[in-house]
Amino acid sequence: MSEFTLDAFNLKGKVALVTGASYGIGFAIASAYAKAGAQVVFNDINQELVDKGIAAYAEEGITAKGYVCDVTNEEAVNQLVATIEKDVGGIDILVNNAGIIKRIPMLEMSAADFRQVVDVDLNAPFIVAKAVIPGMIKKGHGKIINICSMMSELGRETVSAYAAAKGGLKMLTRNICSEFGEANIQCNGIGPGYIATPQTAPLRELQADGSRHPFDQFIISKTPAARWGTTEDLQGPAVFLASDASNFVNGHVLYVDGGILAYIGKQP
Ligand code: NAP
Ligand code: GCO
Repeated sequence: MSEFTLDAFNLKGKVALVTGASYGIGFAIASAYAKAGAQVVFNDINQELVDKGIAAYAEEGITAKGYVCDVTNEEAVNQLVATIEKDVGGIDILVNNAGIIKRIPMLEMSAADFRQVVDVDLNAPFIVAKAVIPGMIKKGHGKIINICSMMSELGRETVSAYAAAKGGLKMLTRNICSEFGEANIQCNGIGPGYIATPQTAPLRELQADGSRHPFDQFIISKTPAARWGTTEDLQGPAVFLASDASNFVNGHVLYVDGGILAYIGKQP
C-alpha cells in the first residue's frame, strides 16, 4: 500500500475552471484552488465583472485567466472551453458555480422567470459539463463539482424555481457519476448552507429599527453552528473534492451547512 501524504490534497499542474467566479463562493473556491497549486480560469457574464475578478485575484497574488461567457449559451460555452484548452491546456477540474435565484411566490412567478432560473442553475451545468467531459476522457481523469444547495433537499416559500433546479442538479451530479465513473471522472456536489454573499444579502439586511432581519434570525435558530457560513468555510471541502484525496468519492453531495440538515431547530 502506498504511503499516504498531504500531496493527495494538492492541485499542482491542474487546470481548474470555476464558472461565475468574479466574486462570492466561486471566487473563494478558485482562490483556494490556486493556493493548492492549480492554474485557475474563470468566466463571468460581462467584461466588467471579469476585469474586477482578475484584479481581485491579483490582490490575492493569484494570476487567474478570465473570460466573458454566458453559461446558458451552448455555442459560447463550447468556444470558451476550446479557447481555454488552447490558451492554458485541458481542463482537469470544473466547478459549476454560476447561479441565480429569484425569490417570488409561486403563484406570482411567471413561467419565463421559472425557466430563467432553471436555465442558469440546471441547464447550464449540463452544457458546461458536456463541453468539458470529452477533454477529461482524453486526459484519463477529471473532477466535476456542482454547487448545489440546501434547496437540493428542502423547499421553502418563494424559491420554487431555485429548489427545482438545485434538486435537479443533485440528480445531474449522480448521473454524470454514473455515466463517466469508468473514465475516471468523479462528479460530486457541494451543498452550501446559508452563506454570506451578495446573493443572500437581502436575507440579512438590518431592519429600520436596527434589528436583525427575521430570516437572519431564523437561519441562526436553524443552524447548530448558530452562524451564517462564510465563503472560506467552503474552501477545504472544495479542495478535497478536486484532489486525488477524493478519487473514490463519486455521486456524493457534501453539505457544508453548519449542521442545518441534521437539526430540527432551536426551540423559540
Ligand atoms: P452570487 O454572489 O450571485 O454569484 C453568482 C455568480 O454567477 C455571479 O458572478 C454572477 O454574475 C454569475 N452568473 C450568474 N448568471 C450567469 C451566467 N448566465 N453566466 C455566467 N455567470 C453567471 O452567488 P453566490 O452566493 O456566490 O453563489 C454561487 C453559487 O452557490 C450559486 O450557484 C448559488 O446558487 C450557490 N449557493 C449559494 C448559497 C449562498 O448562501 N450564498 C448557498 C448555497 C448555494 P452576476 O453578478 O452578473 O449575477
Ligand atoms: C434562500 C437562499 C438559499 C441559499 C442557499 C441555501 O433564499 O433560501 O438564497 O437558497 O442561497 O441555496 O443553501
